[in-house]
Amino acid sequence: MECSRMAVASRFRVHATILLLAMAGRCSSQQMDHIQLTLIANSMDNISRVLQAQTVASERVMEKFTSMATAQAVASEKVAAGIMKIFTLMATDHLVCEGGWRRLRTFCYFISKDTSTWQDSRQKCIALNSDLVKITHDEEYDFLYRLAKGHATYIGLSDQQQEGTYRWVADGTIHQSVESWWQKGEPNSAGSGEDCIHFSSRGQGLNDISCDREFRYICKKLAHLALA
Ligand code: MFB
Ligand code: CA
Repeated sequence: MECSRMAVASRFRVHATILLLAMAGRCSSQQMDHIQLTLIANSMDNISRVLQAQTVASERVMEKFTSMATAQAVASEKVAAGIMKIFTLMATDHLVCEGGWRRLRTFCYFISKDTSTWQDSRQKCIALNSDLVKITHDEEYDFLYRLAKGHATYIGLSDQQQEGTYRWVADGTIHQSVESWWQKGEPNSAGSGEDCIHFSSRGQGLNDISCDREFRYICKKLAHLALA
């Protein structure tokens, strides 16, 4: 508003000057041109000031809109996460495993009583529509550690493909070492080379061993919703 008031006032002053000079008959056509140009320049100056003010105002509106859109997106994400959590909690109550398998959250685990080499253990898991277990977090490790205790038990981890790079056989991902999971000083690839990982029988955590040793094994697969 301030800008337009100033524009009107300055236009008025210039018009008044023209009138006075014309009345005094002292105005040459050159002077008149100069005055007209000054008037045009003045108006253009005022127009650009108004445009600048409008630009600033529209930028402020855009900023406000962007921050509102961001807040809306964050709120929607939170709502979606909350719904998923509720769904998972509800569904978890109705998740089951077949006989002889143990459930932790959304997965079922089979801890064998029979023993076989690492490769044969994996084939047996695949025959049960599962794979040798991939351990993804401490709670899962602790759960399996307790179930395996007292027996050397294979898990689905080895560096057979590339010495020193431990991959989960279920999905080929690399194991980012969790020191607390391993027996002290392991993996050490002792003797003529040890590439397959098992829970040690002495309950001291994970150890690498020769893959043709015959141990128990743990298979893992998704739990399913109870039908009834
Ligand atoms: C070692 C271990 C190796 C064998 C050997 C009997 O640990 O690293 O894999 O289990 O014991 C001391
Ligand atoms: Ca070892």
